[in-house]
This record gives sequence, structure tokens and C-alpha cells, in this order.
Amino acid sequence: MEQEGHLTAVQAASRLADVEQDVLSHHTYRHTGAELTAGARIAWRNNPLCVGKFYWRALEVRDCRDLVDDPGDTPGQDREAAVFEALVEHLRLSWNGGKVRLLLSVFPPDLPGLPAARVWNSQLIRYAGYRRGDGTVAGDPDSVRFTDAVLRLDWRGKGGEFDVLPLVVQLPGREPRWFDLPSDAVPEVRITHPDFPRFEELGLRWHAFPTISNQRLDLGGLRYPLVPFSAWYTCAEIGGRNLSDVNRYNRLPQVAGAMGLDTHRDRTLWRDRALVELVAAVLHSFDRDGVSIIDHHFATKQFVRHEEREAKQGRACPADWSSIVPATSGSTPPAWQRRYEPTRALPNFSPHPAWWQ
Ligand code: NRG
Repeated sequence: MEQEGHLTAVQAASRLADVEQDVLSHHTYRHTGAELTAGARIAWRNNPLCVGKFYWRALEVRDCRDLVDDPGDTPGQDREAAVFEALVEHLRLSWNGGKVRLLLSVFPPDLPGLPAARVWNSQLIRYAGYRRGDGTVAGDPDSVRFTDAVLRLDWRGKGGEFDVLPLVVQLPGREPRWFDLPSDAVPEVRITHPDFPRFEELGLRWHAFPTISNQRLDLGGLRYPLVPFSAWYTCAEIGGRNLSDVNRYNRLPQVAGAMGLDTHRDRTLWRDRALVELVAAVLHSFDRDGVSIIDHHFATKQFVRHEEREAKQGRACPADWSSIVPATSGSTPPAWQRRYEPTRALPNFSPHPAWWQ
């Protein structure tokens, strides 16, 4: 562990001896709160996929290890509901009235022979994708298989374009259970454009911030399978991917229509123009509603500042170029010219399998 917790050499040696003793006696040990916070921050710093690591020291870590760690079945205790309530609280705290917080909640780790609680969702807030009879999809095509899985659990969606999926909580040895999120935990932003009033007719919206829930935290030999992570969006993630990718909402043709562009020929560059204005609309709409969001130029500049700061500390900056360069105007920010190594260092976050497959 780095000197984040400011232990003296003697304290560190004593802590290591205690950990060794616990591992010998119980095959595991428990992180202190300071170790959890420092470790999670360093895991973020080590993660090669995130352009927002500039803020790694500001990550707030919420310790939920004791909320649901009763391995027995206390009569009357609804453990799945306790996990769900703690996840809802994570969303409310992250939202913070629009000033989105950098927040990680840490639920219990897997113990030897005793896996911990999991959620099936890849993000805590996501929109359903329903297969229609004609082979098309209503909603987010990225969610089709997950939506099929929750429909098999007897969840019933409304069949709309932006239906929020339920959270599915699974405890070891028990059946998965789903819970619908309360609307106050799911803030959303309606997408409008300052210069093209017809954007409003498209009915586009997106949830206000992402909460990644399909990564585990590998820290000090322990695995934490449920560590929802929230931060603010980059406008290109929503406008330049989620609403525009052909295998997602694929709305560029409608956006071009709302802008009056000629979509009959590629050479009119209608896709490019529509893409830029959709990203601009996302930025405008979040600003209109006072919701934190960052533009991809600023985000990438900060990433480069982070790299330079890390170099001064004698550290490399593990990064995957394709995750750092934004989806729109990729060649304009400085990261385009640079090369990165997606080196894997611990502690770190890593994707875990979809539990429902
Ligand atoms: N592109 C995904 C989210 C991936 C992570 N992005 C963040 N993370 N901004 C999407 O939902 O569009 N974060 O923790 O803020």
C-alpha cells in the first residue's frame, strides 16, 4: 500500500504482520477504511480505460461492507432488499442535486468459499431493449439480452424507448430478485438544441450520470464483486455513441431530418453534421438543467495533465488509446498524437462476467 494512509514504517510492518496472521488463521483479512479508500483511488488511477483519472484523488469511497454481510439467514431480514436500498442510496448520493459526485460504494468482498452479493446490471441505470416481432428493437439494443433475462424473471416493461431496467440482486445460493428503481433515484435529461427547435420532437433523453456496476475491485488479494462507481458523463459518450451508434439508438437519420439535411448522399456529410449537433445538444441540455457534464476536449486536456503529473511522480500512466481518444472529433484533442500502454497494474478494476449468462 502506498503512503496514502500515512503509516510510519513501524506501523506498516505491524499492520502487515496482523494481515499475515489473519490470512493464516482465516484465509482472509479485512481492509481498514483508509486502505479501502486509498486502494480504490489507486485502482482508478491504474485503470487504462478511463479518461477522467485526473480526479483520482477526489474519489469518495462509501463503505457498505457491513450493510449486508450477514452470511446466515436472520429470520425477517430481507438481505436482497438491503442491498437494493444501499444501491438506491448510492444513486441519490451520486446525483447530489445535479452536482454529480465521484463516488464508489464498496460492498462485501468474496470470502473463501463464500461469494458475496452481486448485481446483474452492467450499470445501475440503463434502458431496456425489447425485441419486436419484425426483428427491430424498441429501446437500447445494447440491453436486449439483459432485458430478455429480466423478462424471464417475470419483470414486465412498458415496451418504450427509454424504460429504466430494474436492478437484479443475487445472493449466493439464492434466486435472483429484481427491484424497480424509484424515479427520484433516476434523474434524466431531455435533449433539446438551442438552434434547432425540432430536436425536441425527437423525444431523446438520457440518464444524468453513469454508474458502472460490472467491474470488480481487485485490492490487496481480495475481490470485491459489487463496487458501483459513479462520475459525470462526457458529452460524446451520450451524443457520439449511445444515441448515435448504428447498433445503439441509431438516431442520426432523425437528427439530420430535424436539421433539414439532405440524407440521400453520403457526400453531404449529413452524419458528421448531425453527430456534432447531437453532441452539442447533449451539452446544452445538461447545462440547461444544471447537471454536471464534461466536454471531450476539456476531458482529454485534463488527461494529458494527469499523465504529466504522474510522470513527475515517476509513474507511468496505463491507458488504452481507443478509450482515451473521444468518439467525435477524435483527431482534434492532444491524445490523438500520443501513444499509450494499457499496462495492467494492481489494484485495479476489471470486468466480471455477466452473472445472468
Ligand atoms: N460509455 C458508458 C459509460 C462508460 C464510463 N464512462 C464514465 N464513467 N463517464 C455510457 O454509459 O455511455 N464514469 O464513471 O463516469
